[in-house]
Amino acid sequence: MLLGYLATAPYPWYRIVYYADATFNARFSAIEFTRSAVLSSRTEELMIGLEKIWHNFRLCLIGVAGLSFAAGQGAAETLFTYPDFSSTAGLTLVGNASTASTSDGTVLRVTPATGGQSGAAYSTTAVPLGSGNSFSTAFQFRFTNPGGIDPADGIVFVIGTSTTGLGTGGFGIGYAGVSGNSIGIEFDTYNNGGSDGNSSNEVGIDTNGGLQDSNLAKAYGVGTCDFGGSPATYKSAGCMSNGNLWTVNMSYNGSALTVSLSDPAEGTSFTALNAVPLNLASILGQNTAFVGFSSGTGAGWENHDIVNWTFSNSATPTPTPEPGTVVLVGGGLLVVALVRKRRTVRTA
Ligand SMILES: [Ca+2]
Ligand SMILES: [Ca+2]
Repeated sequence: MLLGYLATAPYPWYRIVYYADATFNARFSAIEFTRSAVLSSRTEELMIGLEKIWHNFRLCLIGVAGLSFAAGQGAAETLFTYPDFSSTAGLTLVGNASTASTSDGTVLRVTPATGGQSGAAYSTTAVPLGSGNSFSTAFQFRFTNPGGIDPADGIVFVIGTSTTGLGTGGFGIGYAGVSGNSIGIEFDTYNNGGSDGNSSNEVGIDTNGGLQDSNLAKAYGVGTCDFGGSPATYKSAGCMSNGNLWTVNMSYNGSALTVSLSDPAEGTSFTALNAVPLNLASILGQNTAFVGFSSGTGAGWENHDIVNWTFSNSATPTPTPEPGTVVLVGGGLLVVALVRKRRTVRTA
């Protein structure tokens, strides 16, 4: 934003313009030259000299702003985004995982809707996590075409040290028995009894290939999502197997994990894990990890499709360039352009 004009007198052929962004963080000044007065040739020479000095100074400012922006990006960045999975470059698919063409586009089908499957997909290289192993991620899933005894068994979002960790299918959700150190955030759609909180619709934290189901939460408080009932309960709002396009947002700041889900049929998001204390650096023992999904089916099944996915190594997703920075660079370019234009007009 333009804050105003400062010093002009006693030299009316220039003015210092003072800019700032909306939060007054990126203030800077610019010199604008005015040529309304009839100028002497000596003043004209002086102005040209000043314009050159200012032009070079502005280029330096723009350079500094660019470097500052780049440095900020280095501290926290989106490491990858898959708007769909028409390309799986950068991913390693394991077991029964594949891609599939659906009404959502090409999706990552971690396991297909048939019995006894186990699949996973991980980043091919270990990704650098942020400070304290912080990260954030967002993805959308859609579980379709359930069959067998009930919709089953769900997916697990995995952050681990194993390149291609694949566990057992069925109730193992492709995560049980994964080697190495890891955490798994499970989205479990089949009730295997007490360890699942007697729920077929629960979110929980698993560690190092074990199904601890810690901090278990029933999505939207809905505990039963199966073939029972008329209509079948799995079709209800809040059931992860209901075939809707669900959105998951996950954020870890180095000490606490927050996971929220959103079913469009519910209209609001549901916070399943709210700042749950977690020491990911201690669990992993390293600051890099292979990240991805596992899934399984057993006597029940469904398509477990990941529709899109983005991953960042900061607790909050990568910000878009700050408006102030854009104003700073844009304003500098504008000043340079104006100076050049005026010079062009004068020499034409
Ligand atoms: Ca289960
Ligand atoms: Ca479970």
